[in-house]
Formats: sequence, C-alpha cells, structure tokens
Amino acid sequence: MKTFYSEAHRGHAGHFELAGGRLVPCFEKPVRAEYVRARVEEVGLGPVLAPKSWSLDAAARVHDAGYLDFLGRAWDMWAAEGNHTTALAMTWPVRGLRNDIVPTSIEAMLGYYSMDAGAGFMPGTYAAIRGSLDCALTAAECVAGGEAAAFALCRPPGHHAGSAFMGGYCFINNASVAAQWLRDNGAARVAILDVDYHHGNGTQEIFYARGDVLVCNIHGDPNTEYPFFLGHVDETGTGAGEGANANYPLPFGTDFESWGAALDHACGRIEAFGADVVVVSLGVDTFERDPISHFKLTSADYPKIGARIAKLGRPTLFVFEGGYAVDEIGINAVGVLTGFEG
Ligand code: SP5
Ligand code: ZN
Repeated sequence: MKTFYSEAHRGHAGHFELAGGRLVPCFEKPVRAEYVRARVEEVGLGPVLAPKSWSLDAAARVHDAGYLDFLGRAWDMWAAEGNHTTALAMTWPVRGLRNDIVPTSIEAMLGYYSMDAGAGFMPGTYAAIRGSLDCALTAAECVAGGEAAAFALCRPPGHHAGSAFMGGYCFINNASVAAQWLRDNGAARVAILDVDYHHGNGTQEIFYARGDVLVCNIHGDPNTEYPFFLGHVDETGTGAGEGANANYPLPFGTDFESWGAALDHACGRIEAFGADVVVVSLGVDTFERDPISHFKLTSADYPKIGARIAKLGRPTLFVFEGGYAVDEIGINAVGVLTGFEG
C-alpha cells in the first residue's frame, strides 16, 4: 500500500510538556514519524509519497470555522506578544465560566480552543498541521479511487481534536476529516475504528449525533486514563446517532487476549453496520513498553490486529495517531499494515 508522508511535520517540535508535575521532554516528537517512515521503507510496504496540497474545505466540514482560523493565526499572535517558546493554554472555560464569548487575546484563545495544555504551537506547527491533514486526505482519495488500503503517516496526530478544540498533541482531527471526505465522495456509511491507547474523544464528539458514521473506540478506561472525561460504555450516540458509537474501555494491564476480544466485538459492529469503508485511527501506544500508557500488547500482536481488520474485507484507510516507544514504533505500526496485507 501507499504511504503518505509530509516533511512539514519536522517543524512541529516542542521542547517540554507538563507530566507528573514536572516539565519533561515532549513525548510527541518528530523522530516518531521518521522511525515509522524508515520501517515502511525497510519492509518494502510500498512507495512513500508526498501528499497533494488541500484547502481547508474538507476540514471545515467537521471543524468550526473560528477554530480553524485560530489554528492558522495562533503562532503569529503569540509571537507578536514577544513570546519565543511554545504557546500553551493555562486557563479553561470550565463549568461556571462563560464560554459563549469568543475571546480576542491569544492567551484566552489558547484556553478557549483547547481541552488541555498538550497541544502547543511552535513556529512550524501550523505547516505541520496542514501537512498532516494533506496526508490523510490524499490517502483517503486513494481508497476512494479503488485501492484496497492506504496509510496516512500523520504527524501531529488528530483523534483528541474535537470540532472546536485541540488537545492531547492533536489539532485537526485527520481521521474525522478523512471519514467525512469519504462520505462526501461516494461512501454512504463509514466506520472509524480507533485502536489508539487513548479514547478518541474528538472523533466521538464530532460524529456523536450521526448515524452514517460508526465510531468504535478501544482504550484505557477513562476513570483512570487520559482523556478522563469521555469514553465510557454508556456513550452510545444521540439522536440519529443513537447506537452508532461504541466504547471499549479496558483496565491497566490489558494484554492482547482481552484487547483482541474487544477488537473482535468492534469488528462485528462494523460488519453489522455495513460500512462501505473503514478508517483506522492507528495508535500503537497500546505497546507494553510505551512510556505513557498501561496496556501490554507485544510487537507480535500488531500484525494480528491488521489481519483482523483485513478480514472485514472493506477498503481501509489507516491514519497514524499515537505511540511513544520510539524504538519499536515503526515495527509496531508497520506490523499492523503488513498484517493487513497478509
Ligand atoms: C494522540 C495521543 O496519543 N495523545 C496522547 C495524549 C496524552 N496526554 C497525556 C499524557 C500524560 C502523560 N503522563 C506521563 C506519565 C509518565 N510517567
Ligand atoms: Zn494515544
């Protein structure tokens, strides 16, 4: 299968994030994409191609216009105030505060348009966001054009980004934009299968009231794991979307035996739904040695994930999300893809 990769990701290189009460080097760093790309080449998965450039029209189908505009201006507004290091939010409009007034200063906008301080802007961040989106859309176009599968090697990732907020290293929800683009270009029913360790809260929010896009998430139980405030089993969709959202929260220490059972169940849902195309939010932070996660999947498990997804027998778009054990990130992510190809 083809891989789409944009060099623009390299300009998105933050220095620190706040974890465990201290500033630590960012887990979400450029070398992640380089290692995955190197592994794609090493195993001969297929060509690694630069994506086409896309306008924001497709992104605007699932994201708020004011939010997209903010993404494009955030760094310049931050720098205009004399800042030289990462632009990060510190204040959020939680319960009891006003969120009906869009603020005008950059510090306020960073909080207004985010769920946490995990998505910071550097000078090259916006170009990286656009390059990541371009990868997702170009790969979606391949799948719509009849290819069995394609891999969008997206960085930054996307599944925590909602219709009008960033967070969790994510800005534009690449998988959701691609899913909507596939809907708008011939697919009547799209399934999103999110296998990243963290719940894809942004994806769930975007499609929660939609019956034409099934969202299935397998993830660390939000009672104890980020993003904490979404991803429970009783979230099944609303209105026309009732029944089109499925969450599989799993406890710390989950290994492939129970993780794979959840995958089987989710695949059954996708079959019953009758998806015309499957979008996989492919995170590999389920790995036993991931530095911020608590599942116990081994490198030998990832090809089994790909093989199970292939059994669905549907055109499949893989969109890269998380995974922070950089030594094995390529082996594990590409393991899913080679397992899919059989
Ligand atoms: C796309 C994706 O995988 N985003 C994940 C965002 C996770 N953000 C919270 C990180 C919490 C880190 N806790 C560190 C504990 C290290 N011992
Ligand atoms: Zn994750």
